[in-house]
Amino acid sequence: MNDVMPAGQIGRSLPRVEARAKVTGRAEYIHNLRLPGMLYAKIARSTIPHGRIKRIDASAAAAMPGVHSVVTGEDILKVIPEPYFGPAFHDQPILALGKVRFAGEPVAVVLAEDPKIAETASQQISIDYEELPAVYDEVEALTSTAYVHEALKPAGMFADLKHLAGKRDTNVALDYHLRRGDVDKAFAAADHVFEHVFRTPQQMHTPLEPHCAIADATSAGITVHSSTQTPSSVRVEIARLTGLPENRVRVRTAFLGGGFGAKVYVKMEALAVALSLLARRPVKVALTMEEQFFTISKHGSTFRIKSAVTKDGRITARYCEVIYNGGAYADIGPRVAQKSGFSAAGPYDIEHVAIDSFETYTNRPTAGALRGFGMPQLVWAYECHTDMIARALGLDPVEFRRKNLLRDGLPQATGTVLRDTATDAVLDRIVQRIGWGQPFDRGGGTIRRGRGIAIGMKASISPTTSVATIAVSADGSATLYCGTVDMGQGSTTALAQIAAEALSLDAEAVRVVAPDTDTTPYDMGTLGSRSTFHMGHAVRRAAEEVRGKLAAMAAEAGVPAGTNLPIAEIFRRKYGMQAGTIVGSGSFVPDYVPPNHDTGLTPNATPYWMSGGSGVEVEVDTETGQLRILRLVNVADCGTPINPKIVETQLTGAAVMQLGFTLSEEMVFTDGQLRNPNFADYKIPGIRDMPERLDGEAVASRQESGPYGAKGVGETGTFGVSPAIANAIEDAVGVRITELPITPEAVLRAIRAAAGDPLGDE
Ligand code: MCN
Repeated sequence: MNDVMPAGQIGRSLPRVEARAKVTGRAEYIHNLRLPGMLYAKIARSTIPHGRIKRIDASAAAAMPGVHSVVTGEDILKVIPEPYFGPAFHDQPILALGKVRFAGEPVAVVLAEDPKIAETASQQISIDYEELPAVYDEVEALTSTAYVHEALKPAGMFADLKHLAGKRDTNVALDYHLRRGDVDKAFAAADHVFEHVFRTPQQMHTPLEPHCAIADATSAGITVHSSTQTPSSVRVEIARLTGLPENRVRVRTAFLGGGFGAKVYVKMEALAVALSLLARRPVKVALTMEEQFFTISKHGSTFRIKSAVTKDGRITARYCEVIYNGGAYADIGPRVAQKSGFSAAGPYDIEHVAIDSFETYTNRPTAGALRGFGMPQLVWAYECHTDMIARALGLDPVEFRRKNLLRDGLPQATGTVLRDTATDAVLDRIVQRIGWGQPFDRGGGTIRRGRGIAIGMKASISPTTSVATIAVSADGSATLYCGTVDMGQGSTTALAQIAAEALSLDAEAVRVVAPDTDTTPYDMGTLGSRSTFHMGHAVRRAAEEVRGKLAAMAAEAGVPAGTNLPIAEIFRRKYGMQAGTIVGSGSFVPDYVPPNHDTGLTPNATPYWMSGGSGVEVEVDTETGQLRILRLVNVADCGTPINPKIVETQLTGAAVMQLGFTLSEEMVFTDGQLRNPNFADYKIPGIRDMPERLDGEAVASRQESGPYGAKGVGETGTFGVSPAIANAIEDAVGVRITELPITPEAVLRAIRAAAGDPLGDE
């Protein structure tokens, strides 16, 4: 439309549009927001993992100067009669009601003018409990008679969970089963059968900005300012809880200091709303870093994997039993068990597959979505297993993978055929970059070096909806309204690029409005690496509608077809001055066929698959078990990179995050009590833990079904890191670690055990 066409906006490493605001400290975060008359909330938490609440004595706290009030679960009932929330199950009370289900669960709240007074007073609340038997381990939860919930309460949002309603005497929140071919027969006929068990611990998201929600309930409606990844979904849930229509609930957010899945669906918002309804004042619920440990976490898991393999190294059958530790409330865990469950057999072409995937309730803090949505736990297991088989059969691990790889055009275990999935290119590129098969310095004496690789593949999310609106002003500048939350991943920049490309503008001429349900249309949420693909489509469609309307306006103003006028000139011709607005909107809902309930099979499980993998070189000190990561290369297929620089940093950023989950991070419990809810004892990677060389790279690929050929990349960088490191350790020192984290102690124990000289426990 413009006479001077700007250079292509796709594939441009535009610096992030918010970079200046962030480095100058001007970027808005909800944590910094204060409203007039606002009260601060501080939560008193359960000290026991499972029990009945007998008595709450808040008199001392309530009597403290500066305390506005003390609120318990019973008080919440006055303003929200059914105070249970959750995206998959309505099982989580806003404050504990009658029972507590994990140590750290919110039981009461002090409201005060000053956050320090609220905190001091919250420590004066005394709560008496009658303890109940508890269950902590996911495997035990399958058979334990210590039930975390009396009955299952599916939310109704997901049609395929409805049949679970009211199911009693179980800790299984969801079981998903896949049956393809005849696994038993294939195992009976196998040349070799391999079976291994892998475990991962419960871990934490650790966004540097903890959860924060400020609610302001007035007679006109409710406004919630929240550091959420899912403003639209929070609005739907707050409307349901309060009985208000959606248009009386406004949820807005700003930049997020990281999210990583911790801030999806309702977290602190329902509590803030209930407190504001009770106090009739704005209320801020801002968690500390430590409180995040009791809010949401990553599933611990146990994965038993068994494969039938022919003499020449073809995998003919695989059985996967995956048990996720969901903690006390379901959150989105049932979706993790199902969506990741169907990918549990890995990126391999296997004729006979059986998968049993379970989401269990336990008396631990709740687990939900964390970057990869269950996939890192699965890839950890299946890629260690893959290497172990290759070694046992004397095959090169890369050749073994190539022989069995699920290539484009073949059906995945669900029956869904792969389209534009470049897993083979990912593997080839890792091999190249790490120099697989070439000689390298293997060290000597007590310092040994080894190399390892691993690859994984994840389905994108479906069913799901994204809507975007673009308004073009009379000067030709454009404003994009969409609910995608930029939590650090760079979506604001990439979506501006997509809008600009479709409008033939420079990305700099597009402003992206922060998500606010009063102005930005519905989007399911910023999760599952869905924004570039799903929201990208909606944005492109909105821009195309704008272009159509501009063309019509030009025609109306008598401009001959084919004339290339600047947008501002079209407005002037139509209105005679700089006036008017054109609005276009677009939406996107991918095709989807739900899996068959009995077989788990479907011809269309996902709109696309994303692959990612890692190559590493490690150095092991056999005297201390200390590890150094000399090299880590993360490779993924993301279709067309919209912003290549951001893609690269997504891959290196994810590598560092997964490095922590691999080497040090673990929530350590004794009898349901978390022993390390602080960053002195729960170790996330610091600058000295960085690999000496760290690279991220996207392979050349194109997702034909994506906007400008693009698909997601936010999670793929987490897939290969843990198993590649374990595989490299085996390559270096010949021992196999099957449980995360791989601490120096774990490595040393394995080395000493293998040498027949186990470490004592003194
Ligand atoms: N991108 C691109 N071209 C592509 C694909 C992606 O330029 N073909 C860029 C875009 O800037 C895009 C980003 O990479 O915003 C990630 O894209 P995508 O995979 O579409 O994921 P989302 O934008 O939906 O972001 C969510 C994803 C998830 S699910 C988690 S968890 C996660 C992640 O991204 N959390 C993050 N990356 C994170 N990065 C930071 N810094 N902080 C988090 O909390």
